[in-house]
Amino acid sequence: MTVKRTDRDGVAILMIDNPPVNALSCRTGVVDGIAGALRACASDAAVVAIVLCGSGRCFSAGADIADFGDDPRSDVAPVRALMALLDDIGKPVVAAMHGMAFGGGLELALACHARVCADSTQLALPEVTLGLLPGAGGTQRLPRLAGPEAALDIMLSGRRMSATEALRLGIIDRVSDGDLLTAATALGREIAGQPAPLPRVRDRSIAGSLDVAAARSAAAKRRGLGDAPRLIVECVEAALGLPFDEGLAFEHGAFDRLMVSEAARGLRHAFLAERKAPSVPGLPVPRPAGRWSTAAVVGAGTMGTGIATVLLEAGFRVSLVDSSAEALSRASATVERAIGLAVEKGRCTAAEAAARSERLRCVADLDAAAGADLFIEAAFEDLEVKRRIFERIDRIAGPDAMLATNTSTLDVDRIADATGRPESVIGLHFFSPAPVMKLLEVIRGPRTAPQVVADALALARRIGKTGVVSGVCDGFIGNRIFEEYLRQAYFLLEEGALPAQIDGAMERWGFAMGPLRVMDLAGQDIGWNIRKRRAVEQPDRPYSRIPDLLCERGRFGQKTGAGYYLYPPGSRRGEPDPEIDAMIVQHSATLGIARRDIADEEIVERCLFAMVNEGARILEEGIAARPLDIDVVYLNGYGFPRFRGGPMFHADRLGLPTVLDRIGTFARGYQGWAWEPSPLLARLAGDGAGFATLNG
Ligand code: 3H9
Repeated sequence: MTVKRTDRDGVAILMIDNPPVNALSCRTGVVDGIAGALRACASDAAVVAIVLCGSGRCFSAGADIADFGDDPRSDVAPVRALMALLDDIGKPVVAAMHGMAFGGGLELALACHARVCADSTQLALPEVTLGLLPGAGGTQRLPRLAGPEAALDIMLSGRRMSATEALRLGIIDRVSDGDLLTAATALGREIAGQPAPLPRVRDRSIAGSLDVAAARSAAAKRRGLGDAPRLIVECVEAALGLPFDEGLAFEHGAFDRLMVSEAARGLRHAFLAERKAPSVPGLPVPRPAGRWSTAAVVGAGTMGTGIATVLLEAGFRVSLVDSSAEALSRASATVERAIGLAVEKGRCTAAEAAARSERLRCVADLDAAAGADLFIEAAFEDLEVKRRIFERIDRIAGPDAMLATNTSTLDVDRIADATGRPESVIGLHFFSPAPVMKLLEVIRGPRTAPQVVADALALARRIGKTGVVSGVCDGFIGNRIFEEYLRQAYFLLEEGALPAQIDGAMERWGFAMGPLRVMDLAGQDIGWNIRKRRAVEQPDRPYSRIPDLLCERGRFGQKTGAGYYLYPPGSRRGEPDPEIDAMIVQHSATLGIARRDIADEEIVERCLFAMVNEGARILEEGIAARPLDIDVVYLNGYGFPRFRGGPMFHADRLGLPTVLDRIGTFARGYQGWAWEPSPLLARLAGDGAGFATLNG
């Protein structure tokens, strides 16, 4: 029973019941269930009007994304048939929307004869973020209600609207501040009492016109979403220029093409993988969120300050601990600035801002944070420093506290050893800037208790992060793969490419920033320290000296105004520097390398397949449980193009035999030792399988 019916004085209330978000699933029969219930009401003489509503937290989040596959027509046909049924039903149907009405959910409401929202309801057509367009009549009905310009803005941005805005735009008929169903049934009866015909959106003419040139240019600016933005504009043009049914046919054709496009597949995978990553099989239920209310962040550097800001935003009472008064006063000013900015941008009220400030305490002595529910150490990246801090935390923390380190490379288990409770110790690897970056690597040590892992994943969600579990290894999932990616970028410099070419190739492929630009942003000195350690630990895996040469010149990246690029004051993008290009050419000569022209395609393949190969090793070693975990890390922490779905998903799309073949070619080339194929990759390629088979 996915639709529940109750009748109130001649009005049938149909409640869609498909937790958690009332997705309009075709495969599990939800859509057919709604259609069947509507038909039954239509033929029931006792029913004068129908109200459609949702159970639980929302009206509906739209078509079921998990339904979408290779056959757009049959995957969504029942949704479209449902809309057609509403057109012909002959009795007034009112949508009563609470919580959210998104995508196909909102389109269902647009196909009804009237719409009522609670005052807290949010509405959106977010299909564009999935590389799609509203494909159940939304592109044709919304312009008829809101006008073409407003409709285009809503569909191109995918943004959320409040009920008040939707009312102002004419998308809904009423906002109810009382009982939503009472308001909707009253409206249903009102319409039933009016002379026919029923008010159908499809019968309305469109008021207003569209500035097509401006619309196309707005669509062109929506990058990384495939053809969806362009086709949304074309659908609105069709709504303006064609009869309803022809416009609808145009929309359906465009949607069906998008559904099987590379971008939509990648974006869909990203959406589903991000939701699957935090649910790790075998973990217990997290302890109630209410037991985590106080936190101590140890270390008031950039990372500690960012983490404190995030925790304050999520309602924690935070003690920020640092022995340096100067660091504390800098941190407190930064937190206050962030709080002020949140008010300015309308993300929090003045009262909430004051409460956040009040919840922050800056303290010099760790003992002052005794008894916190959660400790997050964000001190200097040095094992002994961290172990000393954990010894002290162990003495002052309550028995159920979570003890977390923000290390990005060190062995969490050796840090845990400094305490008498290794089962309570976990890594919470935030990415910089912590308030902005969505990724949180949750580092599970060999002795970390499953309960603590489950609690950490719940905490990630509470603070608005996407948690991905990683085992312990140097660099965890993200930085370990990034190292192989960088290694190839550096070797490409030695062989013939220049920084702007490498970054340009990766950025044109879709990365937010090329690898060398990333290092200029992060600070070249960070990598330098790691390379010095690696040179001792892994003498058989040599590095290019090029980044060291930069550091020896004091060029640490943006913060020193120079790295691979020059950063004149105010410039964040950087300009190529002939001095560095000459330094690279000279370095190749010193190594006796005859530089060659390198095509963008080779740059992309080498950087990318180095990631995939290392990703496969990480899976073999059990550091990442599933390929989708690696994809989520890269999509949320490293600017990997979302429309490509992540490195492992993309490798599947190319076909693992192709990837393996290219790796074989690279193994015969420059620094071929770095291309030993991962046995897992070789096995999957040999079996004709893909990484997706390991996603569970
Ligand atoms: C569409 O409608 C096409 C039509 O135009 C044309 C048709 C012909 N489908 O995000 P959460 C699941 S395209 C299936 O963690 P939140 C989600 O996977 C669709 N499942 O919660 C998760 O599952 P689990 C257009 C969905 O509170 C659970 O619900 N609609 C769908 O942070 C909770 O989700 C959209 O693009 C779905 N449509 O956010 C809206 N939506 O519990 C997509 C959610 O197993 N959805 N799930 O991990 C969202 O943006 C957010 O999920 C939402 C809730 C804001 C609704």
